Amino acid sequence: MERKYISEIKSDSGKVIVGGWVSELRIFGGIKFIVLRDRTGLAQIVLPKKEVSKELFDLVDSFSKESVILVHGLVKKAEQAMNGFEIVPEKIELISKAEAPIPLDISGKIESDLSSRLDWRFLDLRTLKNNALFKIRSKTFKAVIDYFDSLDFTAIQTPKITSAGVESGAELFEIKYFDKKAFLSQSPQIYKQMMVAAGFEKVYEIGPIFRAEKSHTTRHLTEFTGVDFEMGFIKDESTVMDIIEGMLKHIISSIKKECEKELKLFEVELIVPTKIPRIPIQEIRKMLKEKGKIIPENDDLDAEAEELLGKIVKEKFNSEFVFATNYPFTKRPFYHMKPENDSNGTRSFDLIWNGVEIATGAQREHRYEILKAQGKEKGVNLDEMKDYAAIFKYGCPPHGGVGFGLDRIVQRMLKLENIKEALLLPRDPERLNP
Ligand code: AMO
Repeated sequence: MERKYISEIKSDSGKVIVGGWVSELRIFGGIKFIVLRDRTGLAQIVLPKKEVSKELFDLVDSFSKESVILVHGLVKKAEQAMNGFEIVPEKIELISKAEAPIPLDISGKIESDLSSRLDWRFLDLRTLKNNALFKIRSKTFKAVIDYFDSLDFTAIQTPKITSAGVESGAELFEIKYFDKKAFLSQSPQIYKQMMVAAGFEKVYEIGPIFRAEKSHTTRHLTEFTGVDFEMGFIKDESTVMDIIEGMLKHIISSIKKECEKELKLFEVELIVPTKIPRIPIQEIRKMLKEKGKIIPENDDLDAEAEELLGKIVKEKFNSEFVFATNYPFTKRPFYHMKPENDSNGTRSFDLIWNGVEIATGAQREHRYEILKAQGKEKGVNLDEMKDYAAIFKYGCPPHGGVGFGLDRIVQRMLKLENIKEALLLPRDPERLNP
């Protein structure tokens, strides 16, 4: 007989084998209960003294919480039990005994702080809620792939050991590379543009991103999963925003369809976006000012402003998302294209979901001389970035793209307080373990 998952069992399943972890153990004089947990749910194992062998009845006393057991038993209808059935065992195999006490309470009875949970993450991940969270993350990952695949984008994997980046140098982690200096990749920016110039035209990458930022916020990590895409022959940045809109619609509708049961554990209602408002940042500053939040001309939106903006667009446009467009050149990297008649602006945008930035994108400057001049304005010498500069010298179409944080997508989708809950083993300025 093969082991069955708890979710596959019905009250008339007859004889079954189930296996998993001992979630609860209740021992009374004449009856003993085990709540067994596997990746699909919980089931009650009941041992009435009169119905099981003495040997088996006594064996249960040696079990501890979180031990792994295999139960061979008979399913019985039981209205009062959690799934409408319980299992009376004929045999139980103790596969792996857990030491007691367990260093982290995962019963949900005692609330553990996030730091302890992360210290004992493999135990923390055993909860059904975390199981659901990572199923949703896994399905999100798949939805991204399905979406880009359906549009005939090519999946790329670019180097994570690099000689330099094009974003801010302050964010680079330096590593020793034999007798040279190297850096962990802070963005696939150079390479995704390179692959457009290589003739792939439409590329995407889901991969690790490293940022040496000493930020202690609920939305920053030093290592996260980036979802990047880049495409050639665009009309302007609006082509990129159109693709993003389609991606979000696809992700959210897939999760709603495929993770209905899992979503219930998070008490969130996912709304598939229709048309996401695209509002110039200058307009947004005015909207914020009307609500008493002043953002000076050349400043970025801070966390408070993003949150307030989230509320404003919800109220005004009934949208959880908003594209903040046309950022000033002073606030953007040198490679963002400037609009024809606005030398202070850029063809760029940020995407904000329920008050938090989840993506940054733009049309890139593909005309070498203009790019070089823009670099100069920002103190970037393109001649010193030979590999990047070369992309634009031998035939490069107009192009644009965006970078998302997958962890932020999951955080916003499930309304998680801290981004660290959205990935398995987070890294921050202090945390390097487990
Ligand atoms: P940017 O630096 O804005 O843009 O990063 C893109 C997106 O990545 C996520 N993100 C982070 N997530 C967690 N922790 C962090 N420390 C962190 N930093 C960034 C955010 C952010 O919106 N090359 C450009 C993208 C492009 O133009 O295509 C870039 O990297 O969700």
